[in-house]
Amino acid sequence: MFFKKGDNRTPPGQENRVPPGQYVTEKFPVLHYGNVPRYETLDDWDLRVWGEIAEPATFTHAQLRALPTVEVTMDIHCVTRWSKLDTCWEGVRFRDFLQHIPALKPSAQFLLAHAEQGFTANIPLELMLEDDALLAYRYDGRELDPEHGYPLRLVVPQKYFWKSAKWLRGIEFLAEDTPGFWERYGYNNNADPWREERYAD
Ligand SMILES: Nc1nc2c(c(=O)[nH]1)N[C@H]1C(S)=C(S)[C@@H](COP(=O)(O)O)O[C@H]1N2
Ligand SMILES: [Mo]
Repeated sequence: MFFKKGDNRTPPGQENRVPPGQYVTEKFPVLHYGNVPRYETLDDWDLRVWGEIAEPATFTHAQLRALPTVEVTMDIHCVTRWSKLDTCWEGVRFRDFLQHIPALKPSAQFLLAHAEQGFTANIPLELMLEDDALLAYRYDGRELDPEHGYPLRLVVPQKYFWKSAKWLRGIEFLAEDTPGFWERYGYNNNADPWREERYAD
């Protein structure tokens, strides 16, 4: 990494972790459309997978929590311009999760995350195979707060945070890309914070 003389941006190793047009916050803002789902019990909760896989499958909460977990620290970037560094998430690595569901068909190239209340987000499958793409259920050593997606959310830090669907209930594997909730409302389909892909052209 090279720094130009007279470049007084601070501090190296931090400043280049903040994508263009973003500022760092210590807070953890809450952002979503609609209401925060409240669960009295998780007895009726499930996570469904379907689409371009050998057959559909369903996980109960207990089954999901029995899967091997990882803890990953990463930076997250919201399109509303806040970035939060070194956020610590625990859950099932998405790539590992694929080992526990019916085989993906070769045609599976995208996924559409389905959350409570009809919220959706589309993500290329390739990106979900990275080390930092998680089905997360703990943040900073504690169960997710309801506001942040309890009992399960996606965390896909390489895209703007709107792709990280909270209150996740289903994953649909697709051959063709299809816009999710915010993507249909004018946000950029690709959503790469490093290229400032905030809005559709
Ligand atoms: N189910 C659901 N998930 C969602 C959203 C939403 O409206 N519904 N909003 C997204 C947006 S725009 C952002 S920036 C992040 C915010 O996550 P946070 O509230 O934990 O910071 O959640 C994402 N996940
Ligand atoms: Mo957002």
